[in-house]
Amino acid sequence: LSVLVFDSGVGGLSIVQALRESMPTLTLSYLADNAGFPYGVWAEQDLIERVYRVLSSVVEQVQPCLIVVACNTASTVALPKLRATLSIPVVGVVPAIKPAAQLSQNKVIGLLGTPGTVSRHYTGQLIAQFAAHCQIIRVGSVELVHLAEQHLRGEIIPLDSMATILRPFKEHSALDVIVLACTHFPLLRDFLLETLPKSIQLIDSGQAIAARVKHLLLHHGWTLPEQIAPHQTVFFTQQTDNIMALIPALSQFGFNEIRICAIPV
Ligand code: DGN
Repeated sequence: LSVLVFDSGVGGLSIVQALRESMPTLTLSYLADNAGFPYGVWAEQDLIERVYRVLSSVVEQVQPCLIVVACNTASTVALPKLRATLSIPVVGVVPAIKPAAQLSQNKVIGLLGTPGTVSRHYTGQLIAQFAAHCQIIRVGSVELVHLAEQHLRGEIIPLDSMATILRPFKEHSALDVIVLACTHFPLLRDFLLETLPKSIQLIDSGQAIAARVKHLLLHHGWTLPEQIAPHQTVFFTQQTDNIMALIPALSQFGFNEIRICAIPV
């Protein structure tokens, strides 16, 4: 009984962290489509096909009981197709607009995601539904995704380039909540807090996703093991030098085995 967590890169590890905090003995597999990385720049239809192809191939090997698409960029386009074609529950991660609108005192919210996510029709619908009374400042950044990847490889993060990316938020002094609408960004939480004014709170989807997964597991009568399984595997879709550098971070998130499941773009 395992849950497969999926992202283009290491961003989904922020969701893994929330899942492990909530269900420490849950067996997790992780799939990083590093051959397709970064998803933030893919055209919608190509991305839907890519996500379907990559997921169905690994699902066949892992036979998970549930999938978490731990990527806002993929979830905001590919969930309908995945749910229609895969025979197990698929949980998506989408921007936490609703809780942000409730939390914001001044009703001025920052939306920080990939260029794909912040401009997506799906995100616009979430805003219209839950935050129509709020002013939304959108920042789409692929560079910040790369910075999160570098950080997990143990590289130094240049704080000045982070400050440049976040500048549009600082121009709105009433802004009091930022939605981390990309699963990579909670991995940079400490750096973001350091760079942003102290009055700003950050909100992400991790805990809500863990609660949803727990609910679905119980609902389907799946019980958690008493002890943590010895092997927890990460699948990559391409062999690269970066994988070696990621091993310490992967083990921090509870993964101790790496497999390459080559799926060329
Ligand atoms: N982690 C992904 C997200 O939540 O949107 C983005 C990763 C990427 O490939 N840009």
